Amino acid sequence: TIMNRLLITGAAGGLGKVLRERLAPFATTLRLSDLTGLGSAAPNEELFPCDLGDAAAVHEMLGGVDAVVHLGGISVEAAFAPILNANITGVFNLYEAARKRGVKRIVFASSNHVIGFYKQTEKLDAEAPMRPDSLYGISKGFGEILSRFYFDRYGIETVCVRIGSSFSEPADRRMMSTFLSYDDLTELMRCALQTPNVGHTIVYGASDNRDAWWDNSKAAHLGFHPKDSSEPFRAKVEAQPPASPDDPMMVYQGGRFVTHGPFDQ
Ligand code: NAI
Ligand code: 15L
Repeated sequence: TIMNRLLITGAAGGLGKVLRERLAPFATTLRLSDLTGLGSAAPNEELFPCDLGDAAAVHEMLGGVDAVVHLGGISVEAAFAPILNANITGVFNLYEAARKRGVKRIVFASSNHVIGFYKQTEKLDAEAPMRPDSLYGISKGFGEILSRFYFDRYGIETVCVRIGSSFSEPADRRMMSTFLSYDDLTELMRCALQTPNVGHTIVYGASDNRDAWWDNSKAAHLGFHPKDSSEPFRAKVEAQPPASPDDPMMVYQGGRFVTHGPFDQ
């Protein structure tokens, strides 16, 4: 199935650049948004630079859109003010615009940092209570709960993808468990966009990693079956100097996010 117009926010970011190419087959037109840095538009593309904190701009951006892949926002721990603008006001602006514009499907890039304070020895499914590890994780939790409300009240469907670590390869031992390859990311986005009747779904975004922490049985209706795993990178990662067993990187699912942040003094 090909939809008419798919909006990708955060399209100039790391995953945005990947999905700008890889989601092109799923829509006649891609509308691409970010603060800046979108380059020039290909024939199938429309560029819509804007700040997610700008409600009027976001309302304009959602006009004529069939579905949204929402990657835009602060993607690591930061001070509260930018997180408030991009990830909290921004996600509210997006859902209000979707409601007013009649957009019925959003894929929300949530994060493993909504559950980052669980230990790496714990196995979680989609119903585990949130234990965010940062203001960033809290803001993603806000997006998940806001999207739950917009489904219950207005029928706007959302797939919240709690992305693990989606990079070209896992960078450290923790990412051996959290790695999501770009191919598996693309397939997960395809499932989230094309599966009928997703309602409000929470799914973990990870490849088929040997030492996995997350159970996606409650999102089985998406039909997401990862094909990759972190195994091909094991030797390279394990050649790194070992971390101490009490290093947060080795203890918590969220790794260093449990200790970093704007909480000094
Ligand atoms: P990124 O930081 O490279 O991209 C995010 C984009 O959002 C940036 O291009 C940035 O300019 C844009 N942005 C920031 N504030 C904005 C604002 N106020 N208005 C409009 N745009 C704004 O992050 P990445 O890695 O591409 O991640 C994409 C999404 O996936 C993010 O929401 C991130 O939180 C989430 N995610 C990514 C993971 C990963 O492993 N790459 C893991 C978990 C979640
Ligand atoms: C995230 O949520 C971040 O956006 C990304 O930069 C990584 O830090 C990732 O989580 C991770 O946990 O590895």
